[in-house]
Amino acid sequence: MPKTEGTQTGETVEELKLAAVAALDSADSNDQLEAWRVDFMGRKGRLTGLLRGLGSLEIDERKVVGAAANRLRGELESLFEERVNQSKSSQAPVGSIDITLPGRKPSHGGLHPSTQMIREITQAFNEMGFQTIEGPEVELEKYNFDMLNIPADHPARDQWDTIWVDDDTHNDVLLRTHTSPMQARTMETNDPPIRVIVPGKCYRYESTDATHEWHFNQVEGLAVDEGITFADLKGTLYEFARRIFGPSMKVRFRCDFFPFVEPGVDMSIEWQGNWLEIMGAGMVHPKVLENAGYDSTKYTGFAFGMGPERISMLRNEITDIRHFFSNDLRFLTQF
Ligand code: FA5
Repeated sequence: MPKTEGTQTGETVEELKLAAVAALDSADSNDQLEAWRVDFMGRKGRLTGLLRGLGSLEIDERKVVGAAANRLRGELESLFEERVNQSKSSQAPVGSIDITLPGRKPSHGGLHPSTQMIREITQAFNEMGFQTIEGPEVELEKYNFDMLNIPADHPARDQWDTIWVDDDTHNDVLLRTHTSPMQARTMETNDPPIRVIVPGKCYRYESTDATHEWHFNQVEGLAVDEGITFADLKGTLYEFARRIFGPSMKVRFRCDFFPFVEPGVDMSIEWQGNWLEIMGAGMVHPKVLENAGYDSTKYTGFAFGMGPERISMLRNEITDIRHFFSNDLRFLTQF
């Protein structure tokens, strides 16, 4: 830049440039940047003063100084803009989070509808004095069938055919068909009184339809003590239905057969004008008590097993049980 002098402010273009660049360098806040802009570039600023003073110069000198002053104005404007942008970007992103973006609701997971129903059912029984326990899904034939009074040649085995575990050393390991094996396991290792509730997965080798899955949950219940009667079974299950479906719910018991109870029943509730079965139940068969080493002349008990998905279907008007396990978020996020 040519050496130019003789302006109204007494400042040469070079002097003004040095002063402006140094002041801009040391401006480290938005307020200081603005003060710099007013001081150097404002209407009454030093550069404007310099330009106004051009009129007092000789024509030749005016041309040279004027051109240099206009170049300086361009330079200072771009330097200023650069500093303003630097200042903005140093305040905006912190790490990978851009704090200048508008807030968004964080997405969070939820409990599976089966889990929600299981928790509601177990809580109802917990409040009636039942303790929640769990058992193995890969089970021995002994507990799934034999101890429950279902010998190898019993037709009930066909009804509960399942997936057997292929193993060189064992031919008696299977995916349990129901949660009832936990009746035998609990009695084998505990003395009465017993009051347990057992949620868990079951597996059956069967074709699926709107109300049948090949894997599903059950919730088993077992109470054993001296003097337990069928009235205790009915009273407990009435109370359960009242808690889950409301006080005006109508309940029906009908005779049913399960080899491990005597007498056996199924329990239905009235739902939109129809009776719908939600569980099997009955008084624990004396043989099952004896298989576990209990004196069946002293102790009696009741047991029941229900399907939480079926209950959730009723409560939530779900028309197909297969939705529960198809992992479709459009279904799952409705709960
Ligand atoms: C049993 O599994 C007996 N263990 C229940 C029992 C326990 C009876 C204790 C007496 C004493 P059942 O096969 O009916 O019975 O099944 C019980 C419940 O599991 C049914 O009422 C239903 O709610 C559910 N369930 C059965 N099969 C399926 C299936 N394929 N898909 C979905 N839920 C099922």
